[in-house]
Amino acid sequence: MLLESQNSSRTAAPAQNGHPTPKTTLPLTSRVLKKHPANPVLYPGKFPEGVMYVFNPGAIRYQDEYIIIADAATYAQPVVFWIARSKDGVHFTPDPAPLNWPPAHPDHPEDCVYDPRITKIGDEYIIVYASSSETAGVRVGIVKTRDFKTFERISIASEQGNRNGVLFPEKINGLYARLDRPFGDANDTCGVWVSYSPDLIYWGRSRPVLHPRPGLWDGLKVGAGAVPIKTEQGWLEIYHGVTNTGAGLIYRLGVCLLDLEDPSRVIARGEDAILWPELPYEMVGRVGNVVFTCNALVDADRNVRIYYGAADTCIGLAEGKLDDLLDACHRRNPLLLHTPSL
Ligand code: M1P
Repeated sequence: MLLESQNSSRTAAPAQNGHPTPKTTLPLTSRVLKKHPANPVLYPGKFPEGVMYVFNPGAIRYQDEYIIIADAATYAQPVVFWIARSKDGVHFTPDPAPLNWPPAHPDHPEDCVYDPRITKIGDEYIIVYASSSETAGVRVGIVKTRDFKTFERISIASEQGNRNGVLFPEKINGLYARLDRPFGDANDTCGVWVSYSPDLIYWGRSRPVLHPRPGLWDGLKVGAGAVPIKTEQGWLEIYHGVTNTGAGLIYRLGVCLLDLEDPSRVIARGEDAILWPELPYEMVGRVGNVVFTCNALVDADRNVRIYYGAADTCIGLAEGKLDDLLDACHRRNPLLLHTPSL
């Protein structure tokens, strides 16, 4: 399923599985991401019997492989983590069994894990994820590995009502830094915040970063997505935004630039979404009309790959150029009747 026309203003996607052909009428500007022709690159049928849905993977280059850690909903449990590995980044082989996850932290009776973001710092790969409990709510969890075989718990790093945690790939002013998404209250509904830590255990200096923009594609809530990418213009953050419709929520991806020294300062934020559900595997599934990311991998030629969850059911690959994503942060939509604040 190729959306081949990266620069065309209107793109019609080919029909699939008898579904009607969706005609994309927005945005009027060019697409910055191309969906891979092999999409969905991973789906439940590639996994062992018992896996119903796979989605929202963290992704990283490790030695000569691409490794993804996907949310896997099984017959037996709500969601567990499952590794799949690939030499070419398109054809993935899942491990025979779920990841060997460490026992729950004594402070939090974790019974479900999801949305892992993998950040490499030194020789360690730090996984920040949603640690969920039927009885004790959802909190930001942190686990580390060096080899993607054994995993060691670091902390439960937030109070209840927080997820979409993402660790920056280096310390900022001597401290670890993370984005996350507390559920908020009437004054700040589901926005992205930044917090700092000396040790990945104790966190503080929390400040708001991004708010929903009423009237836009990210008007209901926003959440940190990919591990921030350090660029000459600032931290590039690919995040998800949600709108409400009569038929339910729609999850899309967008971009913003955060100050390198103070990521609570938003330098630029694109007005257009850069990825949205429009194809059958993105519109129909466990939760329809969702594209959602936990990763963005940049290669030496400034090409970017994003493995994204589609409809909380399968995994797509979208590719683009880092410079186009940076341009998208500054993009204005000519149809907007007002200029939203950053
Ligand atoms: O079902 C869509 C998404 O819903 C949640 O996203 P958010 O944290 O923004 O509310 C998450 O559960 C995510 O896993 C899921 O894809």
